[in-house]
Amino acid sequence: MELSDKKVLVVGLARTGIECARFLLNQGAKVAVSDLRSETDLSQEIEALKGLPIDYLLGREERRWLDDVELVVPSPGVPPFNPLLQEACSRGVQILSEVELAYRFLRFPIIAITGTNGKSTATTLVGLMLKANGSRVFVGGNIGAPLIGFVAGNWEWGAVEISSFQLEWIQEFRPRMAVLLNLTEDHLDRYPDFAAYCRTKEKMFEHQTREDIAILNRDDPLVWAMRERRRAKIISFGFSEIDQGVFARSAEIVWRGAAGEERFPLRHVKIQGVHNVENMMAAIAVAKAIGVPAQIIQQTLEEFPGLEHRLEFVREKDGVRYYNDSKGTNVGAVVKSLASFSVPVILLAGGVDKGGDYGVLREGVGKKVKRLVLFGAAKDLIAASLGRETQTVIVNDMEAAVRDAYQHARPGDVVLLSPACSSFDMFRNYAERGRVFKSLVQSL
Ligand code: UMA
Repeated sequence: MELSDKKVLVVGLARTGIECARFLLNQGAKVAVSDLRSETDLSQEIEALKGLPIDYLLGREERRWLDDVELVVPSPGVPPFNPLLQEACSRGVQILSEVELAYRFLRFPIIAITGTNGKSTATTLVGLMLKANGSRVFVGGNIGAPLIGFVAGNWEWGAVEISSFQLEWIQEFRPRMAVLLNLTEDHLDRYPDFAAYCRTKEKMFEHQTREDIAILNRDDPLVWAMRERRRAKIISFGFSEIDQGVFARSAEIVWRGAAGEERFPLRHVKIQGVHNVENMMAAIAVAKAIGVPAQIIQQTLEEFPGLEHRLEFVREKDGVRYYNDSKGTNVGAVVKSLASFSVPVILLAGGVDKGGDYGVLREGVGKKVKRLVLFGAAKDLIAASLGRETQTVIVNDMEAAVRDAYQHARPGDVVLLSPACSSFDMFRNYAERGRVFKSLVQSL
């Protein structure tokens, strides 16, 4: 792809916008960057690009900014119904997502991992396994480090977390291996319906050929149905025994190939829960397809402490265990997090509604949650859906939520922040929300 002297508009100036602007300038493009936020709000981002010849278009969005533009690169957080993107479409201006742009310049294969939940854990595990095996591998993508920032590196593999947003404007993106972990409702504030969200996720496999590998979850009916439509070689994982593929049985994961099987006992593995068994199965499927020896896989599984903000153990106080699951930003994630506990849970939830059906949580909340503490913009919506299942209270903020949980918890209980919502009404992002929760818990 030739970018020299091409006029490119990057829409959105955060992590993706910064990396894209740098990359495009290195390729000789003429770069403009737009953002709805003001110059004052963006002072840090502008500082990060200081001295570079960039035209900043800030504080609003105007269609005339597309005059002479030959390529538009939207950040993942910019929805397809954004007026600039709509205008670019109607003018026939090329729009490429950041991962597509990166793909055009990649000189090494990537393992793309998506799914509604678990993608960060699975991607991290894959990266650790390959690294432990001596490969030059990076971990990037939706996990927080845009793929485009790695393109110039001397890598053997990229372990890349991919979101549905990043797949919206792809054209040729073709990962050597593509993993789909699961599909449950998420981002329904962006897509017209769940089917549209699932179709976007499936795009990840669209350009794969017989030489590529698609790794699918056999236990998720929507994911498993995709095997009929794929050209790539399918490897599957799931909880039922299978002739070839990956499966789990009492306290071990088994990889079975044509020539035999390898077993991965879970006794000394630190990460807990059924969903993490799925994540580990997916990572094992990738590692075995690449030829990582069993002993290295086992050691990586046992050493992995889990990710911050993902069912992260914070502390025990007066016999009560506190967990930070701030990355549980959709109902499906909270279902899985609740399933990880067998003791009474005080659940802290709320934030910005993403259009998912909280009713999916009724069974888990009815069985496990002794008190539901709600805050944020979606509090009334959640209370209307789940309030009858358990004792429910509404509070003003995270501080009040933690205080309430502390007052009502008894020894043996778990206090779990797993919000089922995004964080943008009260925090910069889920990471800030998680850190605030942890510091409140530490100060109890
Ligand atoms: N903006 C506009 N116009 C709009 C909308 C937004 O100008 O119409 C501007 C905003 O003012 C802001 C910028 O665009 O300045 C935001 O862009 P962004 O949200 O894409 O921010 P990045 O920092 O580039 O983060 C993105 C991903 N964000 C989203 O998908 C929302 C990050 O995933 C990802 O880590 C990062 O790229 C690197 O790849 C976050 C996420 O929430 C973690 N992902 C979703 C998820 O995991 O569920 C998909």
